[in-house]
Amino acid sequence: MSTPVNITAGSHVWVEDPELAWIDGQVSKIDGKNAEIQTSDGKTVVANLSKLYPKDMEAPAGGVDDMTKLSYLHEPGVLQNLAIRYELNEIYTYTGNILIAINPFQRLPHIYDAHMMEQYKGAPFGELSPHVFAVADVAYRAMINEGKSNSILVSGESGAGKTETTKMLMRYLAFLGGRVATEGRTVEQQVLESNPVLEAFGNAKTVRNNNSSRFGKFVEIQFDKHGRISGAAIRTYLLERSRVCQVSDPERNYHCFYLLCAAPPEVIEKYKLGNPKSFHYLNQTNCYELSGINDAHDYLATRRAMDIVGISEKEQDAIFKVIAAILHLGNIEFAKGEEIDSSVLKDEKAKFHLKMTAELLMCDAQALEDALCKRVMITPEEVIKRSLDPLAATVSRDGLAKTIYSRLFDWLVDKINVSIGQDPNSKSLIGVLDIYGFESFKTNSFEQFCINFTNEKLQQHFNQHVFKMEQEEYTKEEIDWSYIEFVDNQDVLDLIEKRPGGVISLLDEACMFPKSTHETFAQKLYQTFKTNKRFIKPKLSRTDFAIAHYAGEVLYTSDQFLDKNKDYVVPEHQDLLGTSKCPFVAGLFPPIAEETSKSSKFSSIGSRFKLQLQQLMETLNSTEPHYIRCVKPNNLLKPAIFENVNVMQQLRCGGVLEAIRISCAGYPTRRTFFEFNNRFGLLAPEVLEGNYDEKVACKKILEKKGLTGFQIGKTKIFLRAGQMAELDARRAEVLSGAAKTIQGKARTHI
Ligand code: AD9
Ligand code: MG
Repeated sequence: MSTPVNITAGSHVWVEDPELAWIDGQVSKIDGKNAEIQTSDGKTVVANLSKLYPKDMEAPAGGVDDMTKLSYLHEPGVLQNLAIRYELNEIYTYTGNILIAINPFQRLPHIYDAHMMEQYKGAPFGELSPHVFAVADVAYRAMINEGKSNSILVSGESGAGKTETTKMLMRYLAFLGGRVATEGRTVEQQVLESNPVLEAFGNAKTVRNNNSSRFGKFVEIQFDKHGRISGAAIRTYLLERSRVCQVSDPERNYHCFYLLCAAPPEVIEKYKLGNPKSFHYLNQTNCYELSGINDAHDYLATRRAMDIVGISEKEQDAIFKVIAAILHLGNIEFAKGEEIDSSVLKDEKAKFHLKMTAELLMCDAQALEDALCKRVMITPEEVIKRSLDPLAATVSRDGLAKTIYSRLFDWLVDKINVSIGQDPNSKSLIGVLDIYGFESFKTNSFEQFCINFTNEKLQQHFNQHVFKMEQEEYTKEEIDWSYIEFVDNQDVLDLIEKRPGGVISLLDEACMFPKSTHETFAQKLYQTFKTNKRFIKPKLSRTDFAIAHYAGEVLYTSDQFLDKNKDYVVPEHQDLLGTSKCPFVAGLFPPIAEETSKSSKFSSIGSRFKLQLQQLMETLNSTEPHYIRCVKPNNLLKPAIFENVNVMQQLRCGGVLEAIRISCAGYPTRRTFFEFNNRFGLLAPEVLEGNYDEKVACKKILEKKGLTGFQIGKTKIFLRAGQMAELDARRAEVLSGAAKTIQGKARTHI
């Protein structure tokens, strides 16, 4: 970012502050390399001159809608601009082509209504206030005009507003590409209604967000040659499985469990449900209700949405029956049996829930009990039935619950895809990505590892796009450009995904070795990456490891890496449910091919996820990307609170600051000669008289206004940060001074 210029006594500056990130003040004294500053909150601080940034005293009171318009583009300037705008409920701000969206945590009136959509339709980018609709509109126009697929990548930390943003984007695209419903439901209606269905089964209340998506999602909306929506495909990534059996206060399990417990009495009676407090999978936390959410209402709403996406009533009944079965399954408790290391059902209650589970899953109760408490061992000589102790039986029970739930979720996604249908003749598509942002908690496990891996991938994509494309543009226009270095994260990606030898490969190897433990896995990592700059072995731990991600260092606890990486369905469970009399349940457990079932090879979640990501990146690489960075202004999830340090950290993790830095170092503003002359010709009307050379005219206008440092390419003019703002100011002066004269002489538009 820009280096401090001419700071003297009396200068207005920004200085670092531990609480506010930056605070403004005035320099009272300069002493060698240090300055003494009177801050606006009445303190006196001393800081090194190199750590100060000049404050723009003429910055517009309401902020600017594009950061590249800031005259002084630096961290405190960016932060202040966002804070000012947020206070005025202007939650959207551009940084060039990137849209920054700050969660308002309140419904702002009218900003997403039909009138607003009309306004943004076809409006040139940048003419109206920054908005998600503007981004969707650009993507749609680009697709129509150039016949090229586009994608919109929405990122940000949990609770930042990704899912809400994605829904707005989809609504706007449905508005642009929708058709009048002739009969039944339209494709776009189905696409929109897929959201509440997936949210009911894939979202949950967490500490960070009352409606947190526990899966990643890429929605591909297909368009026909007339620009109408003709199909769609939804891909999901890595649903959090552990939540089905394990929830800690003050979080909740997946919404669907509570919706079902609030269903009409006849449903409750049929499935023998009742108060959520009576189910182990729900009562490990004290949180049952969500303020502002009516589960009974949402149960019906979810069923209506299921109708629209094409899930039949019979299928809906089957789905909720399975959800009820999972609740009963969780209440089956075990006690020590008579034989050593064996287990039996704990009491009458356990027997009741076993009976209910078997009834709902339509399988034999005794077979269910055996599948939970026993394992079949096949040796060359004989088949032995081995008992599990109560703890192992409980693990087996939870494993079954997780498998059923994740298969049910996958079924829903497949069903929605089949029902919406894909358009084989689709000319182009717009992809919308709503995926978990970078995570670094007190304890980080395999899930965070995969999530952060995703973010490394996306960051590389972002880097490549913002930086490489930028440079390519300069090269294409043959302008002078000293290449700016940016932090490349290929080395982290190699550390994680390289084959062989990356962390995922080593994890798979460990999972295949029966004797491996997380200790041996961690030791292997320490050995392999001893000299890797991105890998850190913490001094005091023998099983933890840290990775220096682009957004910061994250310490991973390896304890459950092996278990969580194994996607392994116990054959006893497979046999039990594969032969269920309920076709829906049996369908969730299709027979596995002989060879696969026999081979001891497990299926690795890490490797499968890596493959999915690779496919996603391929899709994204074939599209023109647009980026939306969502920011969470506070951790209280409340409106009107803007925490500087918190926001700063997110801008850093999202690469926004890096993008601004690079963009400022180069030429953030560019216009074709024609556009430039059209807009600024009135600053030097004499230049445009008679026959003139467009390129020469641009240069003359800029020189007349005393600007330097700009570059003239082959077809475009490239301006330094802030120069456009300056020209605009001059233009405004001329326009206000001589509005009448100009009328009819030159038509000016952006
Ligand atoms: V997570 O990673 O799935 O946990 P998201 O998806 O980033 O997260 P989400 O979109 O669910 O966050 O937003 C969180 C909450 O913020 C929503 O439930 C709304 O209450 C609130 N929100 C977000 N964006 C808006 C908005 N544009 N207008 C009003 C909003 N409220
Ligand atoms: Mg979400």
